Amino acid sequence: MHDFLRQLPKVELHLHIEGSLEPELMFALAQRNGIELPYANVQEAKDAYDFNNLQEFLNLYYQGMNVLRTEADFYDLAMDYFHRARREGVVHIDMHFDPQAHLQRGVPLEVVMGGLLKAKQEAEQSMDFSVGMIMAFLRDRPADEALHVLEQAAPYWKLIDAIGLDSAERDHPPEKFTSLFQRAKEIGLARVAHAGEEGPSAYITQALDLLDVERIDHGVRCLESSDVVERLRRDNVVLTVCPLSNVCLKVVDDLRDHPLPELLDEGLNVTISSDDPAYFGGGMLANHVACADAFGWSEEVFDQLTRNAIEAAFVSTDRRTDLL
Ligand code: ES4
Ligand code: ZN
Repeated sequence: MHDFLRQLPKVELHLHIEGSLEPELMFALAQRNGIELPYANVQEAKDAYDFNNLQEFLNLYYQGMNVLRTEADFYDLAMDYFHRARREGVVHIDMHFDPQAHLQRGVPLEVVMGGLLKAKQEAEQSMDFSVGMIMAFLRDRPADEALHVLEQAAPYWKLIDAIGLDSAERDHPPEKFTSLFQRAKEIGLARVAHAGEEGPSAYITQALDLLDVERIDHGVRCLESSDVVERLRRDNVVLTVCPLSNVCLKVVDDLRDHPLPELLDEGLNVTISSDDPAYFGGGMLANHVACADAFGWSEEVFDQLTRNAIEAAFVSTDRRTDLL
């Protein structure tokens, strides 16, 4: 089964590129940019990745990305992950990135976009790999700031596929970003949002009704409401579920208690992703292997999950045909 999973051409729909920053690269970039890290060495950083909830993770995630300063840093970050993913059998990634987290630190949007787009272009040319771009907005920051950043990104609208909504979910309902998502739709961008990770199932309905999203990132808490489950099934909404992330952030106690099998039994459109592989114990292969071990799924289940991801990926029609 592990060999099957390694060679299975996998598609990842939910990946924060800043969450792919491995401690080794963090140290290399800190040295290159003359930045002092709060860790003495790589092992100390890894030992600090021990979270009780989403906010504890986010604190280290925002701290870690402080080493990203130049276009070359963003290029190296993305290329490092693309190569690692490709070696694990990943053939497509829809990549979230968090411009506000960089703008806030004085890193211009052009630096972020320049580095990430160069890595995307190079990977697509040289390694049978494609990359979708999801400009994500931080839900724990003001809605008017998000709108301003979206307008500032006008030169890049044609180069991105979608907008997303991430960061601390509790007390930051989708409702807060209705205007932002309306504007994105006007511009012609697709829309996705994190909902039902730590937040209640009502946030999933809000994201569908008010933000008009075509995918829900996480969504595991939908099972708390049979109405929400029914809605997701009726509209065939894709859920980008991140099993190891949910264990690391204590959304579930143990992978064997994870609601993934129940989501499948409910007939929902489930996919598997890694979320923040550098922080949550591994990438796409580790997530697939962990599910095989915890749930005893057959090859057919993994084939179905992969088809679900291919059908929902931000790719051209030609590329989708190649992947199927
Ligand atoms: C995230 Cl796991 C998770 N949830 C919400 N926002 C995020 N940003 C990066 N990882
Ligand atoms: Zn996420």
